[in-house]
Parts: sequence; C-alpha cells; structure tokens
Amino acid sequence: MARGKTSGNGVGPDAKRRRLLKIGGAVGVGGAVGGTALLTALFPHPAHTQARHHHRTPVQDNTAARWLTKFVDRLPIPSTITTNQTLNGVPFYDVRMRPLQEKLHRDLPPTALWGFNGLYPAPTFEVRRGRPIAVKWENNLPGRHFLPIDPTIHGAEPPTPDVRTVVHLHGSKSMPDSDGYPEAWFTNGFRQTGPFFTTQTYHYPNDQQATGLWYHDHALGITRLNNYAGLGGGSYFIRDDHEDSLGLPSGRYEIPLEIQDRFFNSDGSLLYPVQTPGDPDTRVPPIWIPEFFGDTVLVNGKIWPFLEVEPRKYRFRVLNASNSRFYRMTLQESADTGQVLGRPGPVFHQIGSDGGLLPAPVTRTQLLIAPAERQDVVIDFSGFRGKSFVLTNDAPAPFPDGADVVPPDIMVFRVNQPLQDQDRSRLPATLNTVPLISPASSVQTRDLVLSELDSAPPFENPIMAMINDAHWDDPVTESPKAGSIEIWRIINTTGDAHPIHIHLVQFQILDRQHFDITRYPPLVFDQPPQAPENNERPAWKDTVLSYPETVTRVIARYDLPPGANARPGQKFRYVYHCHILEHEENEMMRPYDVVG
Ligand SMILES: [Cu+2]
Repeated sequence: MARGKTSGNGVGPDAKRRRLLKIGGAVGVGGAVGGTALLTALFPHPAHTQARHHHRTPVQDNTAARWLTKFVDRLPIPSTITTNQTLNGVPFYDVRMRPLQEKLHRDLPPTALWGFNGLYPAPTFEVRRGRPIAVKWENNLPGRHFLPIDPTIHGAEPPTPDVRTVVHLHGSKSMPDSDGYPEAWFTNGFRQTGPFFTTQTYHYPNDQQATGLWYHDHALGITRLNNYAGLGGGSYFIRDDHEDSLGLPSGRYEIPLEIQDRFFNSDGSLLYPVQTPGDPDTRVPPIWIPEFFGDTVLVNGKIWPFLEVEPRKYRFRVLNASNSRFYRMTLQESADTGQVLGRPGPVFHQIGSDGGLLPAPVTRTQLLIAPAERQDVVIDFSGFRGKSFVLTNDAPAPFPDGADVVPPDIMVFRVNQPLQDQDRSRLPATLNTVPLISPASSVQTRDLVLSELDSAPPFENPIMAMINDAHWDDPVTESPKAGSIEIWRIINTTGDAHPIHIHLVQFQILDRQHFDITRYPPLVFDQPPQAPENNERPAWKDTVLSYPETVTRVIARYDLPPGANARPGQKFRYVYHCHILEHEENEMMRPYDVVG
C-alpha cells in the first residue's frame, strides 16, 4: 500500500520497503478463509520502480482552516443525559438521532450535523456499576445522506437504504443483541432493518468497574460517514464506590475531552473527500478514501477551543473519536494565542485507560492516543496562575511515519480563573488492583494477520484492508469458549499502525515484537519482545495499537455478560476490527463467536 513517506524520486529504500510490504500483504497467512490464491494471482510480485507518494486524504486547498483563528471559542462541556422513565425497573433512555445546525467556530456559519438527541457534542451518560439501564436508540434522520456514500463498499450496495444506523457502546460487556452489531442497523422509524436486527431497546448491564466507555454509530458500510456527520458519539461513564473513595477531581473539575479532526468548507459545511479518480483498475472503490485526515481539530465539538481553569487539579477524560488520526500530545507553555514559548507545561498524570483505573498514576510528558482509545488524565495547574498552555500534536498521519496533513494544535488551557475553594481533590499513589492474566492460563493462541491491498503499479491505490485475508462476510474463524482465556497475536504486515478493537472483552497487552517483513512468511523475529508502555500495562484495554511489521500479543478472558446462561455450543456473535473507520468500513473487520 502506498505510504506517505517521501524518498525523493521514489527509488530509494522506502520504495523497496513498500514493495516488500505489499508482498507480505498479498501472500497473507496460510489457512485463511477464501481469497488468498485469488489475491496472489491478482497481485503478482510488483516490479515497479516508480513510487508514488499519495496523500491518503486527497489534498484540500480551499478549507476554512486557512483563515480560522484558533482558540477563540470556549470548550463546550457536553450535557448529561437524564431520564425519569423506567423499563422493567431500570432507568430507560429514549435517544433520537436527529439533524441539527451548530456553530462550531466564532467565524464559521452554522454546520449541518447529525447528533444524538440533536446534540453535538453528544450527551454524556452517567451510570453506576451493577445498575443496568435500557436505551432505545432511534433514527429520526432523513432518507438521504449528506456525505458521499460509496455504493461499492460492502454493506452499502443498492438496494441497501442510504441512511441506516446502529449504536455500539464501545468497551461495554453487553449481550450480542445490545452490542450494536454492524448488520443490526435500522432506518428512520425502524421501517427497514438489517439482517441481524433483533431489538429496538438495548440493555447495558454496567457490570464492570468504573471507567469511560463511548457510544457511536457502527452501521456496516457507512460507519465512517455517520461518525463524521456527528454520530461519533459521546462519553458513557461508569462510576463505582471505589472510584468515589479516591477523591479524584470531580464535578466541574472533571471534563471530557473528545477529540476529532475534520475539514470544513468556508460556508461551515463538513467536507468529506472522495477518492481522486484516475486509476484504471476498476476494483479501486471510486469514492471510499483509505483514511481520513482533516486539517481542523475539534474538542467537544468546537474547533480549536480554549478552556479557562483554576490553579488546581483537573481530571480530563480524553477520548480520540477521530476517524483515522492518532494524536501525540504534549502540554507546552504558550501565549493566550497558542504561540509556544519554549517551556514545557505541567505533566500528565494518567490514572485510567480504556477499561478502568490504572494500578497507580503514570507520569508522562507525552501521550499517544490512537482512534477509540481513552486516557483518563489528571493535570495539576496549581502554581501556574496567569499562564497558558497549548495542547500540541505531532503524530504523523498515517501513523507512525506518513506525510499527510498534521494539525499541530488541539486546544489551549488558560490558568486565569481564581481558585474558588481550596483544592481538596487527591491524586492517590494507589488507584486500583489490576491482576495480570498469566499467559500460562491461555488455552489457545490465534493469529490475526493485518494486510492492505493495492491496485497495480504505478497507481497503487488502496483497494481494501483485511484480516487473515478474509472478508467480513466469510465464515467465523475465531470462536473462543465462554470463560476461557486466549492470546491473540496481531501480525501487522502493513506499513501503518492499526488500532485493533475487540468487542465484549477488556484485554491486557502482553508484548510487541518486531519481525523481518522481507522474510515474511514465515514470521522471523529480528528483535526481542518489547514490554508495553507504562500506561499500557498493567491496564485494561479494549483497543490496542498494532505497529507495522510487529506482532502485538493481547490476552483476554472471553466471559459472557451476566445472565447469558449459555447452553453448551450456543454461539454469541461479536466483532473485532481496526478502529480506523475507513479500514473497518472496507473489510478490516471480522465477526467472532463466543461459544457456550
Ligand atoms: Cu486499520
């Protein structure tokens, strides 16, 4: 697959490496379902010498980012969703996906969006551990999409209705009929439903420790567009007594930061690019783009906002809700305008990860966050009265070494508010117990080979991204037994990092090990295994960063939700996939079964 890294005329080592990556991708793994021989025939050993340095996102040179002033809008705080209804004795929420208009920047006309309850940013759920809730997700959207649908993408072919939705609560341990299966979609008024649709009302047991989950659309074939349109979701905070006892910053000192990148036209409308035509290979999807990277960053639905803070501790629940972009964030002292002054800002104390609190705070000056990851962070602004800090980003796109557009700023914090009251919040040295799952307890190891396929040289336009050379529609190949522990090895043969998400479970990262792509297959390791980062283990994760030419091992116990009452052999269908939405959308997603 074409890589963004520039190497002059393209005949340097980078071109050679890209060719080898392509071989790895085309050959794939032995024993995979369907397609391997065909793909090898379609993609013979590429003999090109001319590399092309695509921007994965077609370049846009007329966007509003060129003239928008940064840090002139206050950071919005998402509202908390409430209900006074109950269903079978549990709180019942009726959430409607509706069109809306919202001003996203002082100087930009209102933007047409779709939002949960007509809100952007989406409202936050606050729930207690062990107290289930029911949610009826309803589609009150028009029949036509306002973003460019690619009818050649699997799941979006005619006569599939244009606008369909299904909501996944990311990180939740829920039954399959409440998990938002991509083919359990529904249209306005449930008039049409997908083949896996079973119920209008979802049940969330909330039988897991305090953490930050998030909900977002997951409809097959248009997830990337629905999320981009505003259904990229909001936070869902599970609280428990243990978390309460820690005395962490709370109330108005605990703030979600939901980060997304976008392109805007000067009239305020969202711009989602389409594939630049020109490749004669008819298998290249004509509209789908392989990744989306915008030039504008929003936090909680506002473009490059600022937050005025008191000189005290704050807790930020950071969520990367972008389609494809990774962020590598630092805090740097700045002018009010965001101009960097050359001095570092306060450190990040990361206290939690995807699935709950870490054992102890981890101090970092830089945070790398992939799409769908959550980082629960305390920042102590005490002692910084009168100063401002810009949250910067320098993660290449595609990560880790692409050459697509990188917005260098995210938001600004201004420590200009008087301390309302003494800061009595705490940052305890011990936060949680995270028992490590022993690799010796694993009953099965499975391999997931990530590959990407390109059209023939010299075009090399991406056609699709895959796992084990299997399509979404191929039979299930991963069927862990309920309650059993398994190790999954994510074998990344591509040139890009992929954030891999497994539904239902919270897993632990064991290690990462680099292999020699020029000899693959077989898998020949050329470096010792590397321990995960200190904010990755011990930790509960549901999304893991899988680096290029690297095997990433994760271990999980495939427990079903409470009340599953599985009969022997009964199958419970879930999903795992890359959380780069443009990849997930074009085959880098597979069903899996937990078997009773
Ligand atoms: Cu991916």
